[in-house]
Amino acid sequence: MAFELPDLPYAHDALGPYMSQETLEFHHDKHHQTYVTNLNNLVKDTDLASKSLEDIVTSTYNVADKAGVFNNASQHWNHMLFWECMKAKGGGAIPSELENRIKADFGSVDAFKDAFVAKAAGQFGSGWAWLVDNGGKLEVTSTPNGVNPLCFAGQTALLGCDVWEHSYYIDYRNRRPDYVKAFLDNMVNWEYVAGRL
Ligand code: MN3
Repeated sequence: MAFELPDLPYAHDALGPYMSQETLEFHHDKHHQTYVTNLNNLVKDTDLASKSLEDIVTSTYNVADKAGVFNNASQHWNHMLFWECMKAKGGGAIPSELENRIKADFGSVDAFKDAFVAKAAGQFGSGWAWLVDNGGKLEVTSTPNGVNPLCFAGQTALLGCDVWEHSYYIDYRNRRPDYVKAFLDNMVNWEYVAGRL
Protein backbone atom coordinates (compact mmCIF):
# COMPACT_ATOMS: atom_id res chain seq x y z
CA MET A 1 0.00 0.00 0.00
CA ALA A 2 1.32 3.39 -0.89
CA PHE A 3 2.35 5.82 1.82
CA GLU A 4 0.08 8.84 2.25
CA LEU A 5 0.45 12.36 3.58
CA PRO A 6 -1.69 12.66 6.71
CA ASP A 7 -3.63 15.87 7.25
CA LEU A 8 -2.22 18.26 9.82
CA PRO A 9 -3.84 17.61 13.22
CA TYR A 10 -4.87 21.33 13.29
CA ALA A 11 -5.70 24.10 10.86
CA HIS A 12 -2.89 25.69 8.86
CA ASP A 13 -3.34 28.95 10.79
CA ALA A 14 -3.54 27.30 14.24
CA LEU A 15 0.10 27.85 15.23
CA GLY A 16 0.23 31.58 14.52
CA PRO A 17 1.93 33.83 15.23
CA TYR A 18 4.73 31.39 16.07
CA MET A 19 4.52 29.30 12.88
CA SER A 20 2.57 30.93 10.06
CA GLN A 21 -0.06 29.56 7.72
CA GLU A 22 2.35 30.24 4.85
CA THR A 23 5.08 28.13 6.49
CA LEU A 24 2.69 25.22 7.07
CA GLU A 25 1.29 25.44 3.53
CA PHE A 26 4.81 25.10 2.10
CA HIS A 27 6.20 22.77 4.75
CA HIS A 28 3.33 20.29 5.10
CA ASP A 29 1.51 20.56 1.78
CA LYS A 30 4.61 20.77 -0.46
CA HIS A 31 7.82 19.64 1.32
CA HIS A 32 6.28 16.73 3.22
CA GLN A 33 4.16 15.72 0.21
CA THR A 34 7.33 15.57 -1.90
CA TYR A 35 8.99 13.15 0.53
CA VAL A 36 5.90 10.90 0.39
CA THR A 37 5.72 11.02 -3.40
CA ASN A 38 9.43 10.33 -3.78
CA LEU A 39 9.30 7.45 -1.28
CA ASN A 40 6.40 5.81 -3.09
CA ASN A 41 8.19 6.12 -6.44
CA LEU A 42 11.45 4.71 -5.02
CA VAL A 43 9.96 1.63 -3.34
CA LYS A 44 7.40 0.85 -6.06
CA ASP A 45 7.87 -2.70 -7.37
CA THR A 46 10.73 -3.41 -4.91
CA ASP A 47 10.81 -5.68 -1.85
CA LEU A 48 10.63 -2.54 0.32
CA ALA A 49 7.11 -1.74 -0.89
CA SER A 50 5.54 -4.21 1.56
CA LYS A 51 7.62 -3.09 4.58
CA SER A 52 6.56 -0.72 7.34
CA LEU A 53 7.93 2.80 7.31
CA GLU A 54 10.00 2.06 10.43
CA ASP A 55 11.49 -1.07 8.82
CA ILE A 56 12.40 0.89 5.69
CA VAL A 57 14.15 3.57 7.77
CA THR A 58 16.17 1.14 9.88
CA SER A 59 17.05 -1.23 7.01
CA THR A 60 18.29 1.52 4.65
CA TYR A 61 20.25 3.66 7.15
CA ASN A 62 23.88 3.93 6.02
CA VAL A 63 23.25 1.66 3.00
CA ALA A 64 25.02 3.46 0.17
CA ASP A 65 22.71 2.54 -2.71
CA LYS A 66 19.59 3.14 -0.61
CA ALA A 67 20.34 6.73 0.41
CA GLY A 68 17.43 8.13 -1.57
CA VAL A 69 14.96 5.72 -0.02
CA PHE A 70 16.34 6.39 3.45
CA ASN A 71 16.19 10.18 3.10
CA ASN A 72 12.57 10.23 1.96
CA ALA A 73 11.37 7.50 4.35
CA SER A 74 13.03 9.08 7.37
CA GLN A 75 11.76 12.53 6.48
CA HIS A 76 8.21 11.16 6.13
CA TRP A 77 8.51 9.60 9.61
CA ASN A 78 10.15 12.73 11.08
CA HIS A 79 7.48 15.10 9.78
CA MET A 80 4.56 12.96 10.95
CA LEU A 81 6.09 13.10 14.45
CA PHE A 82 6.83 16.84 14.15
CA TRP A 83 3.22 17.78 13.28
CA GLU A 84 1.90 15.71 16.20
CA CYS A 85 4.40 17.35 18.58
CA MET A 86 2.70 20.73 18.10
CA LYS A 87 -0.75 22.15 18.81
CA ALA A 88 -2.58 25.47 18.97
CA LYS A 89 -1.70 27.32 22.19
CA GLY A 90 1.06 24.83 22.90
CA GLY A 91 3.93 25.09 25.35
CA GLY A 92 2.91 25.64 28.93
CA ALA A 93 2.73 23.03 31.63
CA ILE A 94 4.47 19.69 31.12
CA PRO A 95 2.61 16.63 32.49
CA SER A 96 4.10 15.72 35.85
CA GLU A 97 5.58 12.32 34.95
CA LEU A 98 7.54 13.81 32.04
CA GLU A 99 8.41 16.95 34.00
CA ASN A 100 9.85 14.83 36.82
CA ARG A 101 11.93 12.81 34.35
CA ILE A 102 13.22 16.06 32.80
CA LYS A 103 14.13 17.48 36.21
CA ALA A 104 15.89 14.24 37.19
CA ASP A 105 18.03 14.09 34.03
CA PHE A 106 18.61 17.80 33.22
CA GLY A 107 18.28 19.46 36.64
CA SER A 108 15.36 21.71 35.67
CA VAL A 109 12.93 22.41 32.83
CA ASP A 110 14.86 25.59 32.00
CA ALA A 111 18.14 23.63 31.82
CA PHE A 112 16.47 21.13 29.48
CA LYS A 113 15.18 23.93 27.25
CA ASP A 114 18.61 25.61 27.17
CA ALA A 115 20.23 22.30 26.20
CA PHE A 116 17.62 21.64 23.49
CA VAL A 117 18.02 25.12 21.96
CA ALA A 118 21.82 24.77 22.06
CA LYS A 119 21.68 21.38 20.29
CA ALA A 120 19.26 22.72 17.68
CA ALA A 121 21.35 25.84 17.07
CA GLY A 122 24.55 23.83 16.92
CA GLN A 123 23.35 21.39 14.26
CA PHE A 124 25.37 22.56 11.26
CA GLY A 125 23.16 22.79 8.20
CA SER A 126 19.92 20.84 7.83
CA GLY A 127 18.75 18.42 10.49
CA TRP A 128 16.70 17.79 13.58
CA ALA A 129 16.87 18.28 17.35
CA TRP A 130 15.37 15.58 19.58
CA LEU A 131 14.39 14.74 23.11
CA VAL A 132 14.98 10.99 23.37
CA ASP A 133 14.63 8.31 25.99
CA ASN A 134 17.98 6.54 25.66
CA GLY A 135 17.75 3.34 27.63
CA GLY A 136 15.89 5.00 30.50
CA LYS A 137 17.72 8.34 30.51
CA LEU A 138 16.37 11.45 28.79
CA GLU A 139 18.86 13.15 26.45
CA VAL A 140 18.82 15.90 23.85
CA THR A 141 20.46 15.02 20.55
CA SER A 142 20.75 16.42 17.06
CA THR A 143 21.00 14.62 13.74
CA PRO A 144 21.91 15.70 10.19
CA ASN A 145 19.45 15.74 7.28
CA GLY A 146 16.82 13.00 7.79
CA VAL A 147 18.63 10.82 10.33
CA ASN A 148 16.41 10.13 13.34
CA PRO A 149 16.41 8.19 16.65
CA LEU A 150 15.11 5.02 14.94
CA CYS A 151 18.67 4.70 13.58
CA PHE A 152 20.17 4.28 17.06
CA ALA A 153 19.43 1.20 19.14
CA GLY A 154 17.88 1.99 22.49
CA GLN A 155 16.61 5.45 21.57
CA THR A 156 12.92 6.37 21.60
CA ALA A 157 12.03 9.77 20.10
CA LEU A 158 9.79 11.78 22.41
CA LEU A 159 10.02 15.21 20.74
CA GLY A 160 11.44 16.24 17.37
CA CYS A 161 12.09 19.74 16.03
CA ASP A 162 12.79 20.33 12.34
CA VAL A 163 15.72 22.75 11.99
CA TRP A 164 15.92 22.70 8.19
CA GLU A 165 15.69 26.32 7.00
CA HIS A 166 12.32 25.60 5.32
CA SER A 167 10.89 25.12 8.82
CA TYR A 168 11.62 28.65 10.03
CA TYR A 169 12.97 30.96 7.34
CA ILE A 170 9.61 32.52 6.39
CA ASP A 171 8.82 33.40 10.02
CA TYR A 172 12.24 33.83 11.65
CA ARG A 173 14.67 34.34 8.74
CA ASN A 174 18.10 33.31 10.08
CA ARG A 175 17.11 33.35 13.78
CA ARG A 176 17.02 29.61 14.39
CA PRO A 177 17.40 29.89 18.20
CA ASP A 178 14.34 32.21 18.39
CA TYR A 179 12.32 29.66 16.39
CA VAL A 180 13.35 26.78 18.66
CA LYS A 181 12.58 28.81 21.81
CA ALA A 182 9.12 29.64 20.42
CA PHE A 183 8.65 25.97 19.53
CA LEU A 184 9.31 24.87 23.12
CA ASP A 185 7.40 27.70 24.82
CA ASN A 186 4.42 28.19 22.50
CA MET A 187 3.97 25.27 20.11
CA VAL A 188 4.85 21.92 21.73
CA ASN A 189 1.97 19.58 22.60
CA TRP A 190 3.47 18.31 25.86
CA GLU A 191 0.60 15.88 26.45
CA TYR A 192 1.47 14.15 23.18
CA VAL A 193 5.19 14.13 24.02
CA ALA A 194 4.51 12.69 27.48
CA GLY A 195 2.30 10.03 25.89
CA ARG A 196 5.36 8.70 24.01
CA LEU A 197 7.16 7.86 27.27
MN1 MN3 B 1 10.90 19.79 7.09
